[in-house]
Amino acid sequence: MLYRILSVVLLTILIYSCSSKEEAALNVYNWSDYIDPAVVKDFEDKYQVKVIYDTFASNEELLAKLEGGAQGYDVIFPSDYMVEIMIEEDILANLDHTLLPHLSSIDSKFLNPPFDPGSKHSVAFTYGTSGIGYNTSEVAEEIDSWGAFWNPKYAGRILLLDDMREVFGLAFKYLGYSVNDTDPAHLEEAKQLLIQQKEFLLKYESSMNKDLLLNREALLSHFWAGDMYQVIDEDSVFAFTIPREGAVLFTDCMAIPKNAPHKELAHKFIDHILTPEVAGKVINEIWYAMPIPEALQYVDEEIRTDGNIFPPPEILDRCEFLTDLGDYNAVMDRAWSELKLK
Ligand code: N2P
Repeated sequence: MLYRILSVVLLTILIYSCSSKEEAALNVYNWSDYIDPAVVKDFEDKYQVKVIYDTFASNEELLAKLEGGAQGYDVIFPSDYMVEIMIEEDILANLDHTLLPHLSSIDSKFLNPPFDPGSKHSVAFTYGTSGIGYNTSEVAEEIDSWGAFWNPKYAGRILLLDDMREVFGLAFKYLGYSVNDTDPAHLEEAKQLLIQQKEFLLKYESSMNKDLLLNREALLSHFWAGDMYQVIDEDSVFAFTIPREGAVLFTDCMAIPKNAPHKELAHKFIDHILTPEVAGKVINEIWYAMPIPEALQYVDEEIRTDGNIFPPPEILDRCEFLTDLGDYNAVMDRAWSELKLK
């Protein structure tokens, strides 16, 4: 009898410990190549949890996933304008600032942003711009304009991001308009220009750009600065430029979906990333700027002093943040589908 009771007790403990281990998992949904794996490992060790990591390639993909009812993501990484959309759609949880002691490490310019007043639903992770990455051995001229994407010399070897706002954004900038332009005549003009560009396009792509550059299939790529610096780090024949017409400027954020199963742990993960020493490691790995001044002491000098990664005011002045276009999103969606079908 005693033996029986003992085995039931042991079994209960075993089942309990297994299920609680199952609970101790955190689901993170981020852009690819956007974290230092060692930092995730440190978090797992510190809190004795497993981090399950999944990646997406655009804000629209992230939104579609959550709108489609995806359950289970604990920490997500939307950009500024997407935070605005997600707040509007009631997808994001309220953050508990008392669980984020390192919020105070964030540069005050990045607290209380227009897309999320009071940082109620999101905190800044990184910032930066898009631009053009290119192979300097085959592209002999200095690239400083989006016009390079219309140069027949590079036909068939140009990648543009598979990203509606970024692609219309670059066309608008090239035409001298705002990246947030909502004049249908300007959208049509941009679309026609981009249709002409398709003759020279290898493809719209946001995931394989690094490989396609490194294996020489692509010569130029519309790309985000940090990702391009990861390519340059591997092969110094490449260069990156923020075109003179200006580019999209972004703040990518960390947020917790309303239906996240592990909200407290999600806060701990966000706070871990905001810790200056951890943030320094992340910056060194991903080559993107984070708005955490105290992290800079841990950042390699070549990264810290690079004006394409930490853009100075004269570059920031010609760049623009994307904002939510509201109902006009549907109009742009249609133009984007038409462009892709051409
Ligand atoms: C990271 C992609 C950065 C996205 N791989 C820019 N918003």
